[in-house]
Amino acid sequence: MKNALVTGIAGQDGSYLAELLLEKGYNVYGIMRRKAVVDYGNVVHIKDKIHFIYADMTDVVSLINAMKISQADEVYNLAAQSFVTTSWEQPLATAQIDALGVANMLEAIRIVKPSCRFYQASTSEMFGLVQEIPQRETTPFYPRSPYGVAKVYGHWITKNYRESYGLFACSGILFNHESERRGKEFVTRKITDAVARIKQGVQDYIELGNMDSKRDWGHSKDYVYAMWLMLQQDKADDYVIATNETRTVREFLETAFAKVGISVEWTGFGVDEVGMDKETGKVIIKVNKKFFRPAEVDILLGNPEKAESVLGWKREISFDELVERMVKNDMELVKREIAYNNL
Ligand code: NAP
Ligand code: G4F
Repeated sequence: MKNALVTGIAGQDGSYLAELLLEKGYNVYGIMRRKAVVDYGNVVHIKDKIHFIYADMTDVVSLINAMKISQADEVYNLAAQSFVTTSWEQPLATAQIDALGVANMLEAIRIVKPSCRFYQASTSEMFGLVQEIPQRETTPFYPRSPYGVAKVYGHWITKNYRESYGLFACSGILFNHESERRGKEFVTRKITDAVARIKQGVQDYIELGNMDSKRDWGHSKDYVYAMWLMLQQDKADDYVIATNETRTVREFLETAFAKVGISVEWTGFGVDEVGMDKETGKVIIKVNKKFFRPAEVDILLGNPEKAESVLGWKREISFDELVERMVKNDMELVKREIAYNNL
């Protein structure tokens, strides 16, 4: 039975990965930060099957302890301050966690159990102001946020420990992946939650920032499988994981509203643009400047050819199914919330 240690286990990806590792018969250890109120986040349904270790990416001692306790054969480093907007508000905390935190984890592995395999959660945000379309493993990085900059360090320190110490260390350059468990601050979940509320009459409209930026969106469940595959290979390497399809935030919005039978009609320009319910004429989408970013990543489109040919990875969940699942889930959650409030 192999031991796996997952940092960020209660986050979106951590929860799907924990389910996958349990299915595969691993002993699963998960790192969580101490909180005033205990919160198992997205792993509450499987909490009794996970060995939790309280640690923090910024505290190398706690990570050394986590390695000693878990004797991990595989470490999946998913912990991060993962919201791009927050990285402008907390650039140093983001760097401590997302950049130096990776070095801390690698050091803990090197000191305690160098035979342990390591996965680093790199990101398409590193491509930022894209130098090539579509982006692949060889595309130069040009990050556009403190988050992206910190992740570039995490990516290179992973490569460096592979080359310096011979660690089996891989980076997955994952493009945006969403799910029913996505945090509500991210645009996709913000939209599907609002669609459910607007449809059920408990919210009038949604306010968004740049609706013309393009993202390559997949489902988290497919993407964590790629992480696992990377650590099962004979040779450590880095891989792009993406769908090779890109869509605007506007297209995501239209698709999500269509799932509940609302078609959107657009009128106006720039910050005065609004989206209306075609049938009722009600304004359901507005633009708010506060959701624009100091620097934007306009287009992300990933080429996953290497992962497909070397790892045999293929995404299973289409864009339409992703939106369908998220809207359906939020319709149900909002329905329950309304019923509870009416008790
Ligand atoms: P997420 O839902 O935000 O989960 C991040 C997890 O990291 C949370 O459980 C969080 O715990 C934990 N964490 C934050 N700071 C920590 C610290 N100092 N010490 C220990 N744990 C800490 O993110 P996700 O969407 O699952 O993404 C997983 C990883 O993939 C992240 O590294 C992200 O940057 C990267 N990534 C994500 C995407 C995507 O589209 N989802 C794409 C590319 C790369 P708390 O609850 O305590 O904050
Ligand atoms: O959903 P987002 O906040 O995701 P973003 O910035 O692409 O970052 C996510 O994907 C990265 C991979 O590329 C991960 F590394 C990262 O951890 C995270 O998971 O924003 C997507 C797009 C942006 O262009 C943003 O400007 O949506 C645009 N947007 C427009 N209105 C909005 C909003 N984003 C948010 N969060 N909220 C809005 O109201």
